[in-house]
Amino acid sequence: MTKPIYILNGPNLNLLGTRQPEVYGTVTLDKIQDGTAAHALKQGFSTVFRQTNSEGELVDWCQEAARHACALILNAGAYTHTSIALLDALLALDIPIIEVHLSNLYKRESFRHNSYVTPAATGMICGLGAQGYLRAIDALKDILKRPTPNKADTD
Ligand code: CA2
Repeated sequence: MTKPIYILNGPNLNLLGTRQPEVYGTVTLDKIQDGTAAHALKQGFSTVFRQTNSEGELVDWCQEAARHACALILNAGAYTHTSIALLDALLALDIPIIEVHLSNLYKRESFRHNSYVTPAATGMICGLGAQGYLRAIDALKDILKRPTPNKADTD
């Protein structure tokens, strides 16, 4: 059986839908989970969807994804901008990683312009709100069916 796509969410994303709707929209994380799981299922993927406020737990889950997931979608919240531990964990993965952010980081404060996740990610989606999670599934559908190129083809 195909391994699931892990969808991991970092600190404070459990508060979605309660405050700052002008930045993050009105949708709750539960609704994002339901919508993403349904969309993934239509594309033939199962999902594991989690949120944590703890940096260590997020690192543990990335390590778990290395063993149990076919791909990772990650919204690391504010750890995106601070966590070298998370970057190190992600660099050890050899599955596709799509970084997702609800807001457009580049329209916001300059401290949000740097991401420690992006150097380890296959691609990054930001500014599309909850749609970003669905577009990440679509991208993974394409990426995962892509055959690994022969070394000769890339020389
Ligand atoms: O845009 C995103 O998805 C972010 O990852 C969200 C993080 C932020 O630190 C990143 O720079 C961008 C923050 C999530 C906090 O979400 C809240 C939602 C409602 C109320 C308070 C916080």
